[in-house]
Amino acid sequence: MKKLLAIILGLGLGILVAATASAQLTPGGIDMQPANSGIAEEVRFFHNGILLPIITVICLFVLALLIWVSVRYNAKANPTPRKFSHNTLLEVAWTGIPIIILLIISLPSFELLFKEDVMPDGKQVVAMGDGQTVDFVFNNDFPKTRMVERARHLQVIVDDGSGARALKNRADYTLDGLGDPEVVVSFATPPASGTRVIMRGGRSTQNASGCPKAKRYTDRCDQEIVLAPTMTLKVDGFQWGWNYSYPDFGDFEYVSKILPKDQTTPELWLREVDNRIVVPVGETVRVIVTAKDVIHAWALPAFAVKIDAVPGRINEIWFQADRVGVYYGQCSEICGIEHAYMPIAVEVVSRPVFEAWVDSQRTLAGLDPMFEINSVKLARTENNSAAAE
Ligand SMILES: [Cu+2]
Repeated sequence: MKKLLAIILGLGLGILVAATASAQLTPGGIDMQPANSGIAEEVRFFHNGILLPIITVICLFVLALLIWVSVRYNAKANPTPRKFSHNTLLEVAWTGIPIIILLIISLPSFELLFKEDVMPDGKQVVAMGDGQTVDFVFNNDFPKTRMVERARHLQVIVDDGSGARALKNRADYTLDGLGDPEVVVSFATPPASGTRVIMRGGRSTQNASGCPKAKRYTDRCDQEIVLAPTMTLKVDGFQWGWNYSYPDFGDFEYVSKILPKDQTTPELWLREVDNRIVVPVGETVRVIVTAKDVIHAWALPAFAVKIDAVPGRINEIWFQADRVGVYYGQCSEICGIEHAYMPIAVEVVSRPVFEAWVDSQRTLAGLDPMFEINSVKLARTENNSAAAE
């Protein structure tokens, strides 16, 4: 029995390891792409840490039952079968246990769906320590149902110039007025002069960025409050490509289409586009999605984003990229003959590079620059890429 258990465990672990060892755009890869956002991290954990082990155990259990039945109860081993047809206890168990399993799965699943669906509205208040003040006020001006009501809706971070440090409720500070229009954060010791006191409040959370890799499948990482979007990206699908626009930056827009086979590498063929989307790293991006002709779907696995683009209707989703780099997705709704030829490419860049890119696009659209950044060397390639050399 112990041996059997060891084999079952070994098999399950083997599948898990095989499933987690692949990287982005791996030929023949079977796992999800590596996560590049806290939500995607949670989606990965939900799949690899909850669903995969459960389904592995169920499959092995059913397989064992099948083998047992066919060996023990075949016509040779069991020539005179018994005649009963019901077993109340067994029938209650095989209905009840799956219900319990589904209920267990549903809890983290609903939580995750909620997080993905509700646009983050967290806000950040920054104050300066002066070596004397111990009370700092956080304005709790959220709608009633979204107000800061519990200690976990408020995070306090101090930065004395040598790096940001998250403080602990009760040990480092106490909260007064939770659920009221003003929440007072009282420090145990006054923050030193020149120390930045950062208060982040709100109900939208995701896995903290920079969650250590080793912890991803064992622990759930700390939750961080997600701040409200700093920009909106408009996505409009059509046969065959995507139209993107940036309403917060002058509403410039451009068309993004697949890069022909002879202009890209075999690995990036069907993934690379002529004009990429560019977004700033670490900021919440609101994405509103629609389509001009038929239903498409805008999907970006590294951010756990997949949303239908429906003509005459606007869908909304958000993401926050943890790391800079280029991330690929594709239309994920069978939309016609060239469905496979409308990829999505997102370039995540630092804020200064993003602003420089915005200004370059504004210039192309005949608008004046919005940001004055001359210090960033911007190497614009033919395909509209913002990546600095
Ligand atoms: Cu499509």
